[in-house]
Amino acid sequence: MTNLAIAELLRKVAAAYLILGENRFRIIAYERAADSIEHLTSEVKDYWDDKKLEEIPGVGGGIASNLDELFKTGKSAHWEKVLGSVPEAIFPLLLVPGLGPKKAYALVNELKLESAKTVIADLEKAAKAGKIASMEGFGEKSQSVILEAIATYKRGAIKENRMPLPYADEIAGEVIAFIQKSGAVERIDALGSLRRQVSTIGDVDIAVATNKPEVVLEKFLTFPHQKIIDHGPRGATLLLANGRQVDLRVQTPDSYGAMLQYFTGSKNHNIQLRSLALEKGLSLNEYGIKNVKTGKTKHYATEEAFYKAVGLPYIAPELREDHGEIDAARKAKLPSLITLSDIKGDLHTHSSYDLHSSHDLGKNSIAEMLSKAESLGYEYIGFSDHNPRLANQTKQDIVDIMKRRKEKYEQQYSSWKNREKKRIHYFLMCEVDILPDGSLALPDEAFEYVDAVVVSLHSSFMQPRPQVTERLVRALTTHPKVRILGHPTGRLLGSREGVDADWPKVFEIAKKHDIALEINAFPERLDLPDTLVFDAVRMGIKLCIDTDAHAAEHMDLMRYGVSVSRRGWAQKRDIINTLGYNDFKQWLMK
Ligand code: DGT
Ligand code: CA
Ligand code: CA
Ligand code: ZN
Repeated sequence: MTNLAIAELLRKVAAAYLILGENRFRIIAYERAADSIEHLTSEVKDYWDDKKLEEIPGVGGGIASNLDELFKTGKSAHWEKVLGSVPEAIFPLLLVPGLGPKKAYALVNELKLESAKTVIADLEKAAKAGKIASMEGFGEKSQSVILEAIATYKRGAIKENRMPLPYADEIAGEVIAFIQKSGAVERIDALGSLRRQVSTIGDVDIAVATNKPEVVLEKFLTFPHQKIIDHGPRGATLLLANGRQVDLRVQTPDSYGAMLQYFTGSKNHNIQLRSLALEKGLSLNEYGIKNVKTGKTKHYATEEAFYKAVGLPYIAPELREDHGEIDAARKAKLPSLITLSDIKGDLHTHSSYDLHSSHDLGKNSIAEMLSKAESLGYEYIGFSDHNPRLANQTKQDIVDIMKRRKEKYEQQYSSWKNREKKRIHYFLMCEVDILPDGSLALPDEAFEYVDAVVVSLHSSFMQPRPQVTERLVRALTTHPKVRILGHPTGRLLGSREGVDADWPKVFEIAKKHDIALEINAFPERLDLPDTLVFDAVRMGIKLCIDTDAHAAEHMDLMRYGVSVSRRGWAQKRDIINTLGYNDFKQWLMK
């Protein structure tokens, strides 16, 4: 059984557990194990052969013993029983974006969708016949949402299954470490979309500079894999156990610059560059640059030399998307991009402090988050816990909660500071839900107990454009302490498209009120998306790169947000959290 099939099985069990009302932690454990197995670069079966199943991250005793039975007998009696307790037709529905196990179950039950084979077509038929609108808990609106989601599913947008950046980073890291052991590597780099830091990655591309290409290739072909897709003297392609593909190319060190340039792409950037070169009588290829007249090819060891030969300064990989970068390079007008070390603070983090929140708490304490921010060299951190939930709490309850919270943070901060003798500053913020009508999920009276707020969309993502635009405008103009719009589009890569707002209009409001748009660095979000960052930068909007950390370790994800800002041509002046503490405070709390 392949890793992908095992991961899929675990996800099905988790879904069945959810429908059956099983303990939440058990469900989370199964989902974790599925994620982890999907990401493994070696076969689960190999772990089993070595009696090391429990060394797989997230695989505990219970799951391990079922896996053991699965490998021994071809099935796990327990899992079969769990899966058999729910209708089979729900599982295909889980691939339709937005349909979770509970909804799928309700639909299958009420509409009597029996066949797993035809269930998606059957559901579409039912929706078109208006049968979902009359179901309890669904209505006209969710009927049209479901129809749209089925259309998306059919277009295959979801099945395309591109990798999140950290996952591709992990694969590249393992392959690179492995190949390095060949002893024949002069230089090795991850190229393609990974080097350009695109938000999702199709396949991992790796290039090696070497004088012994056959030694490097031979080593590569012994990396644990499912299948060799392609294999020649200059490169090879492997399909790994996790279903992901790795392309390797080898080149001699004296031509490595040309290889880097070619294999980094993007394809469209390369096409533009080639036509510019042709105007100058030069023909580009992955080995070097040929003078068309003389037929002589020159070699370039570095990319800098390669670009120089075409008459251009070096262009950062994140800019190579045919977005005007070649023109800007010719006119010496390339942006001067920020780097991770320019970031002075993370303003969207969640601690484990319990304020009867509307959403998940963070995993780490206030002190742990402070220590992490300090260790990253930041000057400040913002605690943006989710607002207290509105249900079953009065306005006064919420005000009291926020008041107690402020006291708690003050105590925790001063005892941490005395203990650790550290200097980092903090801002007491709050991530406040933008309700469907654009009002904020925090009573006015409670704003007294925060320095500033991040406002975010966490519901009703399918509103029509005029409505969601109005909603955002209202949210940004409701209270002067609203300073950041969190993960503005609300997209989740691979599972949810963001809201369809009139962005130029939202940007105008943000500009007028000097509100920053967040670049959320969390790899499933990367929101604002790079293309909107590009537009926002051109309009002179301020941006704030945050991690939305729900655990101290998530604060390390900042670099992905920095990549998004670079892909959007942002410079230091565009990114508000490159400011030092005093200037930042002045902006935040004016
Ligand atoms: P991905 O893998 O879909 O995330 O995107 P890339 O950009 O990594 O694309 P990939 O892996 O197909 O190719 C890696 C780079 O190699 C690409 O960015 C440019 C270069 N390349 C590959 N095939 C071609 C081609 O047919 N023409 C040109 N000009 N460049 C190519
Ligand atoms: Ca690629
Ligand atoms: Ca490739
Ligand atoms: Zn958050």
